[in-house]
Amino acid sequence: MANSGGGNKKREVAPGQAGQRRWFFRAAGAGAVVAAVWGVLLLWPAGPGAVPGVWAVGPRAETGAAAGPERMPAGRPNVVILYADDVGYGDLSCYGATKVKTPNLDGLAEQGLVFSDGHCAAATCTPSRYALLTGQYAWRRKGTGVLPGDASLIIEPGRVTLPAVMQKAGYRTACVGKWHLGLGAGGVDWNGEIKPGPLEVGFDHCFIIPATGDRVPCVYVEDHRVAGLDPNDPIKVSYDRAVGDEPTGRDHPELLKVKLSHGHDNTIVNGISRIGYMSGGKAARWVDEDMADVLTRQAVRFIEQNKDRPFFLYFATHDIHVPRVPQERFKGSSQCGVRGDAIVQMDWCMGEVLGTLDRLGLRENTLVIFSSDNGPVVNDGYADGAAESLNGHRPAGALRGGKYSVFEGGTRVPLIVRWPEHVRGGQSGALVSQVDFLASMAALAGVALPAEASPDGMDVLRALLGESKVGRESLVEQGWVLALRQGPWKMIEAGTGPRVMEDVNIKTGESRQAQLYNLADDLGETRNLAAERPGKVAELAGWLAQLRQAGRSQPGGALGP
Ligand SMILES: [Ca+2]
Repeated sequence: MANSGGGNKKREVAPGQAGQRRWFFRAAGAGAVVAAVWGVLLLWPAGPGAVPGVWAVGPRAETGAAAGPERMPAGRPNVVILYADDVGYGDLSCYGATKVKTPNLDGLAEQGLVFSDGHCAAATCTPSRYALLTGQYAWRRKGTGVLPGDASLIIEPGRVTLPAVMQKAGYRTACVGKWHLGLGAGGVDWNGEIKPGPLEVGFDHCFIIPATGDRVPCVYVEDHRVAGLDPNDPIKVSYDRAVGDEPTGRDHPELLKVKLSHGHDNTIVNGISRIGYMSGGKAARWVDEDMADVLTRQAVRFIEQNKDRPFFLYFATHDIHVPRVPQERFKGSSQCGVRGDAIVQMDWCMGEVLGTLDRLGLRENTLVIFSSDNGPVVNDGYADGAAESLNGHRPAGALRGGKYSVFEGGTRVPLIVRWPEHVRGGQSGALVSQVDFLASMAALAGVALPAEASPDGMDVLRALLGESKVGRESLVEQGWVLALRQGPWKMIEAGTGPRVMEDVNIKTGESRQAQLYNLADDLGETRNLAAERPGKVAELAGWLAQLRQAGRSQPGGALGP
């Protein structure tokens, strides 16, 4: 497809055009920022996964100084990704919510750039996070669906990831919060060294929830170990059969402080029954009500410890995923029930991190990106009263669908970017995706990527910084089925699943026939134009088939013309 002028250099192209090598321009041209801010282009060294013959040879520092972290000029921005869980397009007051107030994120929005067409890569946690960290659409890889808590790591060590890019640029990197990308290789010994994990894919430090708040094991993992584990009380975990003799939600619902609506009926931990069984590790178990405080403290500590050097923080809150049990001080803080209270708590977490940047004088030189891993869900397995307490709050705003859905509510999420020294504040309608973060941050940090890196993510740095109103021309959205966006058009491929997920009351966007919507005048996806525009449907369906077959949607390859 044709490029439009004035946008970013790397665009989604049909496979037949994939031979166009734009990596040189992607690396050198992204920036103004690379040249002006860094003045150097780091080279990805030979190593596992490297493709011979495509090493980047980009512009060097004018000084001739060797490219290397220790020789990088001062003034490069820290990068902080603030990542919320299940927060929808309408869940923040800066995105129109009125029944819940998010003053900290509203402040971020006032100082930064607010996107109206920013997307996570998929409508559920694991594939979305996989794509963010790897620059690859998760639907290309089997085994990247929502993972159980004992799954193996789904990102191969040695692969070019977002944190590895930042590491390469000399940043100290950390992952704090929800992981949900698997740990270990073929089974995890929760009582021993837990690896490979975040530290094997580019993070220098991690303090994580292994999977989700509603899945066992209900313990934090710090670097390679369960934090606070008593070796005399070893942990056992199973997703197949009961372990230990602790009660389950299925057999003892009277013991639950949060009742069930569906699933989540295995081992009870902290009065809440989970998906999966666990025993042992009692001293190490988290207290759900304290989780926001614990994780935020870890994020703040990392910033404090690295305030004098460039750092990259991926802070992925548990909020507002289920189980929603906010700390006592947030109860009743919204006008839309416990889900709204969890939003206020999430906003507080973000405020603590932002306040830390201010306190340490780091605000001006820190690029902050806030977003969410998928769209909203109200009843997601616990009868916590969220559905009954909405009080007119619309979690997805004007969008149709939510978490799990291929409608816009599934992947169009809040996206706010702030970097006071460089980002022009305001609004942006540019189409961008989290799958683009890797390539964009590589451009920011002056790291040239090897050919195999970021097969689906493009450098949209200029759009993220507000220097261009144009992001992508096209994007694949992932629910249970796929959709292809192109300009105002959206084609949802035919599916075989249900139109509505009854247990969570969400429209999946699926239909037995392909659908076509024009989002320019039908953001809510209410008028299916497929019958009127069969040619457009066929064009987009054919293109999506090509993208599937090609194995990548971005032109990988050597630098240079
Ligand atoms: Ca999620």
